[in-house]
Amino acid sequence: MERTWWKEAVVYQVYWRSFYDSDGDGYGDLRGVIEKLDYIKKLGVSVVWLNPFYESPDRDNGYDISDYYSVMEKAGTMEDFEKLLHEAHKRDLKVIMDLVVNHTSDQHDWFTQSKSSKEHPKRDWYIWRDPVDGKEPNNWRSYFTPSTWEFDEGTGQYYFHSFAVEQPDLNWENKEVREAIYEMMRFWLEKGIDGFRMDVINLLAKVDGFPNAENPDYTDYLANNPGIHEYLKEMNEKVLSHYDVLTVGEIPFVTPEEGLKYVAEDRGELKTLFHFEVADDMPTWDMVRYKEIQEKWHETFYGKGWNSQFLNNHDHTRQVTRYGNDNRYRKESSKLLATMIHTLPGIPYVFQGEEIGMTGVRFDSIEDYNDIAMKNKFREEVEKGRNPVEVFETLLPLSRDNSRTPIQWDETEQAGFTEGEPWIKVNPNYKQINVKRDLSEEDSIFGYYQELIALRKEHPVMIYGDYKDLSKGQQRLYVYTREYGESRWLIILNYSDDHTIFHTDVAIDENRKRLILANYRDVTEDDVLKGTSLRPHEARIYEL
Ligand code: TEU
Repeated sequence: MERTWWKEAVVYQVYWRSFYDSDGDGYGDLRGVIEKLDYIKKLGVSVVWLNPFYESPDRDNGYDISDYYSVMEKAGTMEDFEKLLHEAHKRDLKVIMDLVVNHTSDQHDWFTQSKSSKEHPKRDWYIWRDPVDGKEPNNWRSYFTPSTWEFDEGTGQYYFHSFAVEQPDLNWENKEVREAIYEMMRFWLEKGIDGFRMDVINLLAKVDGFPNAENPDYTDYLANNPGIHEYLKEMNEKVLSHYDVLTVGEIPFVTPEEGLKYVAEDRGELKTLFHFEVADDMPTWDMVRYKEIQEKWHETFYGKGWNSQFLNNHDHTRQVTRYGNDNRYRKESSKLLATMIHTLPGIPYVFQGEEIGMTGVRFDSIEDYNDIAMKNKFREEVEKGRNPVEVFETLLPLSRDNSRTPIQWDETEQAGFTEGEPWIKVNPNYKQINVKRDLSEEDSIFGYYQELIALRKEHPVMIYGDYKDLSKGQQRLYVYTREYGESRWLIILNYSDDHTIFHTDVAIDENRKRLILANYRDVTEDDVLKGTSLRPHEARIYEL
């Protein structure tokens, strides 16, 4: 297996609008990111992923792009971006951008032209179909609305959208569309960026003829359709292969076998992917299932393609709230989850705020929320006649705004995020949980992340090591080894609010084992491992 910089990367995700506001308009911005680059660097990560900052009416927080060549005013200017890139590179941090090319905004010039008449040369840049029996062309559901089709009175046809009505899908079958996207990608790559996180990149190809779905609520028909691999090969050949970049595809609805097709080293498509067997399919923690997922992906990928590890991002509720214990054991649990993500095979991603154990949020009313997915769903359900309070309650745990509240820098007003009114409310727990406070504590979560990330630079076993689960079927204990050359690591996690006795069939030479890291500070080399009682959310790494 070839060793490369991007396999060894740790990626820090910056949701810039909630990161740091440098000008008091209530939105985080690129200058704010520049001001905090030393903070990011201090953590030890090597790559920064910036969520979209292109020109956008911002219906879906930048994922509805109206101009791929300019920077949204809220984020700053092109000069700000160039400076950010320069400052990041100066600190030896790489920068990857979000690439959103499955759809544009309905305010993009391309769409305005496409919509203007059936004869317009850009008509075919989007997906237009005649009504069928006076209705939508098929029964598909979009991610954010009851139908993928929106009627245009002006031309009497429907256009296709996988997400919101304001996000029409591009027609990738059209060669001019593909060339326009490739040109845009080169524009950013020539500025010196180090890669892309590719938004729902496996949705580009659509099913021929748009047949009705048997179960329209399970929207897998939107993804992995014939033609997708040809597009990605072409994109790689014409653009990506000319640069030394990290490309991570957002790839929902794939098994390991399907996933490998996108990233296998001999296929010339992408470098790595986010699959969603956890984030989309595991609403609450299921340890046994999680282990099965890890094993299956490792067996399919090892030596052939590169995986990614994450438990949260700007779409998915903060990990310590969704999957851990954000109450009594918030610190221990944050560190345990970090230990796991950073010692499993694949690139680890840190979502901003995770490194200080930020939690999900619970606002009082739907008015306090901004997430278009949540708001649309709320409206849809209430229009069906359901009780609004009940609908609101069911949407809370997975609302995307759980992870979109501003970074809590300190205990001052608005958590030190902005001098103005933040675009979304600050989590009321900012006085207890904030960067300043965490950094001042001896057992800081940030400090633990630093140690974990630093280890990766010295120990290739964390990156290239084979993986073996020693605890299949167990709900509380997760015990596994990583092995690379002479080096053999044992990772022990007590995923539980209770004490658990550690046991394993594996031979451990108690005198030779070496403690690498533990999230309870009183653990020493000499502690006998077998039969030890692990405390709630205890995590340990040993070299055997
Ligand atoms: O997300 C795709 C998406 O719909 C996710 O919310 C979903 O939960 C999952 O992760 C994939 O099945 C991307 C962006 O991350 C999101 O913010 C955008 O709203 C969306 O695409 C549309 O561009």
